[in-house]
Amino acid sequence: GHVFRLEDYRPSDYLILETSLVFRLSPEATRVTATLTIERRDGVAASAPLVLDGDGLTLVRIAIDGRELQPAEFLATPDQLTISQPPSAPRFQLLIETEIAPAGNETLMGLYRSSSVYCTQCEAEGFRRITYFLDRPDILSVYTVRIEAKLDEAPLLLSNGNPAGSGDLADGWHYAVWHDPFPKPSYLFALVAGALGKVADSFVTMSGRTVELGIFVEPGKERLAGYAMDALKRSMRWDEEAFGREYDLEVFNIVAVSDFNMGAMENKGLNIFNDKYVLADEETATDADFANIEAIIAHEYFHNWTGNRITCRDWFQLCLKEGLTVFRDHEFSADQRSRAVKRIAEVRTLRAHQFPEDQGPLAHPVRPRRYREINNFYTATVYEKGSEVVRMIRTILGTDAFRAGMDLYFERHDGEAATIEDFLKVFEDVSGRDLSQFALWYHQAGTPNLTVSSTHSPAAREFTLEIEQSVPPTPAESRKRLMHIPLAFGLVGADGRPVAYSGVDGATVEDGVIHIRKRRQVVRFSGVAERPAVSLNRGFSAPITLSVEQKADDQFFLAGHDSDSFSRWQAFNTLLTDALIAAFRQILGGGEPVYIARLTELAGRVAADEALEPAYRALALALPGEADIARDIGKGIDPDAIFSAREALALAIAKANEQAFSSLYDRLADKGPFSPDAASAGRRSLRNILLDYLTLLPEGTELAARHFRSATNMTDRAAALTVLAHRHRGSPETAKALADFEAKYGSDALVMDKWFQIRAGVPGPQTVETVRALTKHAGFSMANPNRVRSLVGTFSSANQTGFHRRDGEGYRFFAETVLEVEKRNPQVAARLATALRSWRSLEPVRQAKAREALLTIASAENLSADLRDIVERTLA
Ligand code: DPP
Ligand code: ZN
Repeated sequence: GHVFRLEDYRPSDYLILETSLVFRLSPEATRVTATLTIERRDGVAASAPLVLDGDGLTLVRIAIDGRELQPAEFLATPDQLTISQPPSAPRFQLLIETEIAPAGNETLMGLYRSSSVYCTQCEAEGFRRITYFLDRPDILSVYTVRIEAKLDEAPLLLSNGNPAGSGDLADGWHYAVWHDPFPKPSYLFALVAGALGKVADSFVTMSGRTVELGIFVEPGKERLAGYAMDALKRSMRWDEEAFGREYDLEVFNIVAVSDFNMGAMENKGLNIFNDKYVLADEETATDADFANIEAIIAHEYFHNWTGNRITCRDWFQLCLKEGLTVFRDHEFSADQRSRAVKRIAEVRTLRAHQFPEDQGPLAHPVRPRRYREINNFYTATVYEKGSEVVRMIRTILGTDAFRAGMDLYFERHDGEAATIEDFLKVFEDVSGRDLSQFALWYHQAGTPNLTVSSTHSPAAREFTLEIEQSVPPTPAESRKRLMHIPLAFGLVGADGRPVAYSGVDGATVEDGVIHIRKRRQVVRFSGVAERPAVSLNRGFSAPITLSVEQKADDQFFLAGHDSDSFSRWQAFNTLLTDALIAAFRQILGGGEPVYIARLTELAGRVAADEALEPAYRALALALPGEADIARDIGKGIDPDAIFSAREALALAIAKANEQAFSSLYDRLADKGPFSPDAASAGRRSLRNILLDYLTLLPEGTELAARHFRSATNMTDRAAALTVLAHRHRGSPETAKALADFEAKYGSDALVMDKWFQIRAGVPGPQTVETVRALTKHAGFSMANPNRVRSLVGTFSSANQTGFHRRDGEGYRFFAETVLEVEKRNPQVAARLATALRSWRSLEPVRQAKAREALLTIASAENLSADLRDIVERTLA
């Protein structure tokens, strides 16, 4: 396929100043009439052809300035419309009528139907499935949209911007007009038409304007949209307070649909959401669902400024809007909930999703330089690492200069399609700093590693850190340049207090941050009488790995005393990881894993430490996941050995702390009415992790079954069902709980997704057969992304022992299924296929089987660009 390169960017010859669209909606044959005001860019020759993008389009007619074009005057293929001799006047009107079939559109890109609702998804290149257009983000146009539909089929007609008229038409049809005064790229276009229920509210902005808010859901589900509405209003307020950003239209609408490729989409004034991230109550949603809804509502809302008012020049700049907006939603959640807990959760997510990407064949820079299929670059690197890069800018500049830089960004680039260079420049301008070395975070792939060792000389009263940086090679980038890494640190004394030092040289140390810029840096702290423990990368100031020569004593000390809550969690987590890796090796060597009492006792102390928030204690007690352990081991992975090591540690911790865990479990039981707030959710998460441990002990099955029966909310119910299904497979209690759950929620697709997920996650070689059988379940559908992700996605990306079954059956099922999904939805199939990105780190037998599965996919006929790109890069 064609390779797009950053260096090939050039502005288009023509602009589209105004876009007027008329939709006459019908499932099989929707007519779209586009009237485009086109302007030749200054300095472009009048002879320059006008070439518009299309994707599977059927042209009905075409006219310029009111004159129908003759066949010889244009060339229309499904994928392109070329007018080789446009008018010589610098400005003209082009009318294009196309016919499209939303009903048969299973790609869920462009205009499609979800249930019986018409809806759109245009990012990145879906608009070209609606009409011929300059479908690129640097073409900003003012849109007026008229929608015509049968009143009984689609009483509700929505598009971007403000309402601008509506009325009845002949034969039971009606229409509505929407006008969006803010010029926008085509990927932000949206249309929704159908019968939907509405939740209405309003918001008064900082300057006193009233904005009408609407959340539209399947009729009858209005009651489930209350939390999303509350999150929306809190997001609007927060963006005013934290960034001075006010909403700019008269209305803001959100629509929830059940067939959606992504989480949600930030279309101007009309966000479209996967209903999983809107609908919630205690009966059907877990605390994690509530937190996700809050974060995603905020994320899409925040895009109104970072993405919509200032958009991207081209798709290489995707991180300009995504990394920045993720950073903003992280800060929002940190302010709404617990900052310490949020940071740990973010880092766990980054390590689980971005690190393996950065360390495998799909590694790419936060701002990629080339792509074949842009859909495959909505990645953890662009989003999550992109956010970390913005966070580092704030660490380097400080909070005030960072905010000044953001203000300048909004002021300087409002209404523009910008680049990463523009973004970095505002921070250079407000701070006077040179960020050219720092910019490598955007340009260079791979996770940097710092090797750190320390020495202390009591005689010289000097403490020395020796730090060496390396950036591993990644595909197409074998040689790396040295990075600027802001490493927050602390020297911790025996009493747990910070150790004072009288001087430091050898490196720039500023406000508790060492600025690493060279390959090898030596930092000498003078006036240090006693050897301190070093706390490194506090708050996870840089997205790196650390190899530290650290005594276990120091690690235990920091796990109990580090004043930085992230680093304290990290110290404990490192102890757990080290113990698990040692146990893995013992098991491979034919031995039994042994865990020291000091570690299991520490787990007990963390659980009981009332000075720590329950949510924090829950995160500390959650053992590193099997995939996390595999990533840290790096190669020769045998998932069965990792599983055994992890189960053995969980059992050792449970045995060592049975009494304490049990009484804490009892004390944490929910009292009073349900609340989704962070503190209540934290108590539930601690109690549910204690349940997880306690059910490893005798009578665990009965305890889990009791927890399931007495649950008064989905968080507890799903936690108990998970424990039963994953730990007590085959027990009558488990069979009964699974059946009860299905009987109760069988008709609620989003809740059944949890049931599919739990069943797909059951460890062990038998699960591939279960999952295969469940693809025939009445509630499952290969056409719905949520169902596919719950069942097949969970199995392939979250079930290490099931998916990586030694005989390769998991991979065979995976290859078949990816190809089956691909026939309908290439984008979802390509995402699914990334589950094998770390195949080279497997032990040789599994590695060979995994490769066979990838080759099966690669050799299938008529492979989509999406899937071909992923499998070819994975195999390369
Ligand atoms: N809708 C997706 C997001 O908000 C892509 N822009 O990240
Ligand atoms: Zn986004």
